[in-house]
Amino acid sequence: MWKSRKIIYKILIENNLLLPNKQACLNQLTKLGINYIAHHHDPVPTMDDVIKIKVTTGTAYVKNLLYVDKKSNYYLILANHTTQVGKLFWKTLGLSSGNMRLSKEEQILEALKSSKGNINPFAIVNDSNNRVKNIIIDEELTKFQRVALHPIENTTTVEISLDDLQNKFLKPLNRQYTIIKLTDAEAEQQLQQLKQQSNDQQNLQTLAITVKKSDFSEWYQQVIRKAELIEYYDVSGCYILRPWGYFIWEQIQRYFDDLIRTEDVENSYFPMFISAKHLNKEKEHVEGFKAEVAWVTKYGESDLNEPLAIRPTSETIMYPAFAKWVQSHRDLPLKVNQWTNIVRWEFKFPTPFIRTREFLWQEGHTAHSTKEEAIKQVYTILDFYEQVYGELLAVPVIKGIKTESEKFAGGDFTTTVETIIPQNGRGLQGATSHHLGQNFSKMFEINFEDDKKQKAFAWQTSWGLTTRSIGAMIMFHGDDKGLVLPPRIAKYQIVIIPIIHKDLDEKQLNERCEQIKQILIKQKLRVHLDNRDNYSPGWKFNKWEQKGVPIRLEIGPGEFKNNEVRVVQRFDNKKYQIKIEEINKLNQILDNIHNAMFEKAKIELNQRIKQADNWKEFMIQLNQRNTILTKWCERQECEQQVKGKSGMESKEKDSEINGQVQLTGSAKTLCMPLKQDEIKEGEKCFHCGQQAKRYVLWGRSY
Ligand code: 87F
Repeated sequence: MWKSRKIIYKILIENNLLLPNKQACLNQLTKLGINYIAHHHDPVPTMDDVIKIKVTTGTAYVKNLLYVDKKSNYYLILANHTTQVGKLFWKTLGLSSGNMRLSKEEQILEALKSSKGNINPFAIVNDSNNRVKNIIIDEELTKFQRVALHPIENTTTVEISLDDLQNKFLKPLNRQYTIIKLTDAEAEQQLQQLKQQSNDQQNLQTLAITVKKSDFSEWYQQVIRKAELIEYYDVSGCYILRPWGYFIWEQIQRYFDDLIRTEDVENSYFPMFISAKHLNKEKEHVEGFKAEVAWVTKYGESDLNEPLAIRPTSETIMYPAFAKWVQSHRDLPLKVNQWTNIVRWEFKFPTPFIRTREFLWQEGHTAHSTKEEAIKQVYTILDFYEQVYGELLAVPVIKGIKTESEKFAGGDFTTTVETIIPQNGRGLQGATSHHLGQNFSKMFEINFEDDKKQKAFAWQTSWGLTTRSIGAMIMFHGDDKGLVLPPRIAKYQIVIIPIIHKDLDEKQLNERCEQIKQILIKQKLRVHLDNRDNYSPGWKFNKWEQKGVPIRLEIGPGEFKNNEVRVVQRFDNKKYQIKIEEINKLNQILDNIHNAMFEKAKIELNQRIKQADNWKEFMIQLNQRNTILTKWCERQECEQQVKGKSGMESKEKDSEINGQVQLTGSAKTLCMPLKQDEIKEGEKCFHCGQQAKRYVLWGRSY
């Protein structure tokens, strides 16, 4: 415990230890074991006088200043006599310079029982009322062996070490003192440093992802926010897509637009509202989705005459127009695409990107004069979707056909790209491409005169890809440190981080970084130079790792000298140097990273696909978070039974096996993969034992 100052002063007074004059002061120094060199002289009231006193080399002349604020708190400053005492240091101390004034004669007397030309730190013992709140010592003084001070009176100068002043004099008095830089230039620097430290500390706390990827749903929630992809919003199931996330969508748009342009698909835009009359025109396909349709019923305070649905998909918006545009076979094929938002008011638990009430997508709709042409279109688009996933997002997919119960009810058949999230083995539908047959064209009267002057209904396709694809990418590639972006969708493919060092001129370093940035920009790479000086390199490493930037280039003193950069790869943490002359290798390196990420993802996906020949094997695999490929009879009744039974049996299971939380819920068919072995006569359905027709992939799904 600190003794209270009052008690200390009592002791000092009782023992006659107050220092009314220089002799008492010198005696006291001896008593305290403080060695000193004394010089006796005429009074030296000003600094000009003081510096005329010959002191030993290595001793600093001290300028003593007593400041007072509006509340009569005093601050004693001991500055090296050459120091330009500024104002900013007050801020470093958490005080306001605006409140500070140099003390007047009577104030000096009141606080220290001293006079103007006599201010000195020893007089602090006279401050029995504890008016001096802090003794501020110029950091410059720590560079000297000794400091020159007056022992109460300015007719003597003593040289003592700053250490002794602190440890043998001020400390035993329980006096607060602070050693800081007093010039404005240095205080500025110190302030910056302090700011950075507190910034860093604050940010580091909020920066790190607090769970491992194995705690999957918590991990996902943290990654999307900390990587700045998503911000939450106060409408359930709706999220803000931040620039770092929206950029990914823009890349998908660009890539897919280029692909469909090769098929002569044209972009356009159709309204987002649907009248009730229009929506109900095609009752059959809407029936199953009715509950998810959101309606606008009011404007201002008034009710709309007729409520308007917000598009959950645009068949009923587009096809009446198609009917007008298609008259003869020369009007075909008609190929339209639009990039829009969609609203589906789902009640299942929302997950950003994966299941949201509003999402972004493209929907393509085509009309053809022949069935074959339409079917070809369906599969061409399916290949494009596979390419978006593989070539852009580095996510492997399984192309397949949906079963009758899982297909889009309005069409003849549905093709799909499915993926499997390795962490939990859940299936995720990536995109669908439908062959609509003539169902819609008959309903909406999209017909034409064929070359034999016969009336014929158009053959149609429709296909959609959504922002869900971004969710799959995050889940596949993210790791314990955060997001890992495949290079082709990263807003910044490379960040350059200069490592400032005392042996390196900051300006030159920055110039070097800027040069490298320009070289990379010329190579069409997306580069960012992070030369913010209020964050440390370590902080920046963490931040950009969390945001998933594929490559970090570090340039420090070693790299600068050797004309090199240090490359750090995000996805495998590989680190190596490359020469600046070889910097054009980075393009190839980014491609290699993409390929390596894709290969790793393929292995992970394949590990989640197991085969089963009977029910027991099927359930074992399902409960180990796998999808299961089985021989199947293709009967809807059998499919419904598997769905029901798997749901029942998994509900009875323990919720935890080997410390892993088990998924519950039924398995459904994900798809019948396009690539599969032929089934021979006599081979049986894994479930019902009837003749098998095809392999089908089962799994719990998103
Ligand atoms: C929800 C509410 C109303 C899906 C809905 O896949 C209608 C629907 O028709 C609906 N949810 N669907 C199926 C969408 C089919 C199809 N549309 C064009 C696509 C791709 C793009």
